[in-house]
Amino acid sequence: MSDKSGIPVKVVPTKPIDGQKPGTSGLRKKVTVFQQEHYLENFVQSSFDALPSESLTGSTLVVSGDGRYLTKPSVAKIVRMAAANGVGKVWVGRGGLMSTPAVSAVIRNRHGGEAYGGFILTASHNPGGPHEDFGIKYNCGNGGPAPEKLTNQIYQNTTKISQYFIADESLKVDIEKLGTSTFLVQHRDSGKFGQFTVEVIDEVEDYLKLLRKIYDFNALSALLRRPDFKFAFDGMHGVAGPYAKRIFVQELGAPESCCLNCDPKEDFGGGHPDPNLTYAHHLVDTMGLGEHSSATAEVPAFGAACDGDADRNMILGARFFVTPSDSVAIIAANAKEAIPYFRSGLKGVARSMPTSAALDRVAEAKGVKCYEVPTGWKFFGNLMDDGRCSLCGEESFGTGSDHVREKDGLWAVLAWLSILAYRNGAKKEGLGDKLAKIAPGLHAGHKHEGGSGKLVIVEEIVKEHWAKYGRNFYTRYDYENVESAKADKVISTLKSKIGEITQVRHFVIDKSDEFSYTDPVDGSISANQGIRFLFSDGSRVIFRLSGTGSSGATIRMYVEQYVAPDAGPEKLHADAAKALEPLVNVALTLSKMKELTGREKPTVIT
Ligand code: VG1
Ligand code: CO
Repeated sequence: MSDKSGIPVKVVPTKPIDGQKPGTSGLRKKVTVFQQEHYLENFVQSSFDALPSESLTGSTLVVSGDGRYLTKPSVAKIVRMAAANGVGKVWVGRGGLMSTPAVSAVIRNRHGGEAYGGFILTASHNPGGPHEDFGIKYNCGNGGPAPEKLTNQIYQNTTKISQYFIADESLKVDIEKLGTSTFLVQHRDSGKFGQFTVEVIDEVEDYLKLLRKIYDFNALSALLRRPDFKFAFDGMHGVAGPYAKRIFVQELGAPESCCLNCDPKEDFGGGHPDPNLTYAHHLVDTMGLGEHSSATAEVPAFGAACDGDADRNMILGARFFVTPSDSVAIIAANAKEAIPYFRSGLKGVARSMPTSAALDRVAEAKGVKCYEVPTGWKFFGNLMDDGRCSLCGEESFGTGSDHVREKDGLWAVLAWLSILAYRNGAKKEGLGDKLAKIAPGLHAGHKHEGGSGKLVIVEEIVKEHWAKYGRNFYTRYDYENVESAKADKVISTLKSKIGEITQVRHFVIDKSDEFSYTDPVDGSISANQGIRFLFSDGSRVIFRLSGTGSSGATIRMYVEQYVAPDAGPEKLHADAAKALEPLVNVALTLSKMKELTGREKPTVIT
């Protein structure tokens, strides 16, 4: 016990603060907003108050974040508030760091799933630093983001809060060092003193243990050690860095030089920690996809990046971009053969509504159900808990499975490495490793269809997929920081066209609506989840407002067009921007985007 006399609890009077409604994934605001007096405390107390006190008392919680500015002082405050609210134990990742999927894994698995839930401190892919974004969200015992029922309750509580409870400042823990600290803390209601423990845990350990059960690390290691297989990973100065170094370098034997930007920084080095072709420029240049990249320089065979909290991923081949919608479809197509975790097949798959229907085609071929849910990972949780779905994805660079209840960036990278390992010969568990030992430097095994020892690369895998299933050309336009009134006008203009228009140029509209979702497990309904125009040839354009921005409004415009396999290679391999141009113009016309927002171009195209 660090203080035998016990740590007193303070009851601090407070008032509701406007605007604490969690969005797509928690509460995200500018750091300066979070720095307002009582701002964080109000939200945390409102979360505790939304949980049944009998479950909270004596429970274990996880508190960690992606390392952005304000993470450490926030961890310290939440720990003191947890103590005051009767929580028995808090697990904190070393340095306050833990990736979002790792928090999910710790909640679900550490000590047999001892944790009751956790707070994740992140604004994910949004920039960090004193003038950028901070965020917080609560995850439940299944390791997934709180469902809407709970986030609505938390929000209701923030509108009525009058006090919060916090242990005295003498409750201090050095979160840079692994270890356990135990305190005697006064209980807010009984006034009695009880034991409270903070354990600083290795941020990678539990997560790594889980990954080892999912993947064949021997086969992955053999691939990464092949001299003709170069790999580049961009941690974007987020929390992915320590995981990448531990998993790719220490566990799998990749050279340390494969890790780019793998030191977490409070401001992510000044960039957007968002793994897409615009913001992951270091990786994009490395992979030969940059504006000024040489067309002939040698580039790695495989590249990947994660976002600030390491739940998103981008997958690249040499001079080749894999759309996230294709990525999840290709993982689904290869899962059974390439990934031990899926050896008995997929239970079902799911995608968010705006994500392309590439996954649906694979599901159909495999005879499994494909669910279409609103944007945001929380909607996948119920399906997974109910055993209906084992793999899911979002067009926004999110991919994952039912091993946790968050999307998982590093998991997705290992899924692709597994497909590459399988396609390059590691067909049986451990075979890759054995061959690498017997004949180092030689091609580990046989090429897919008995070809030569030439490395099968990402581009070939994707093109083969298109040849079999067809290609869903896809693009997303983001208009960031639009004045809210203008964004609302775009949405109301689109709404007024629902059911009213039957054709734009040569595109015939089959159906237009506002997407509404009824959860098949608990029957809950989520309405107003995006406006859709569905065309007779299977093309779609979709519009919705972002729920993760911290200021102004972001309009997202999603455009998808399907080309069947029999269209032939020329059409299937066409440049996506060119192929989609007519449909993009239809979307711009329908929304009067330029006219109403005054924006000639979107902020980001992915
Ligand atoms: C965006 C994406 C969505 C994703 C969410 C959280 O939401 O579109 O697909 O689930 O971010 O991602 P929105 O509402 O801004 O479109 V992240 O990496 O926070 O965890
Ligand atoms: Co994220």
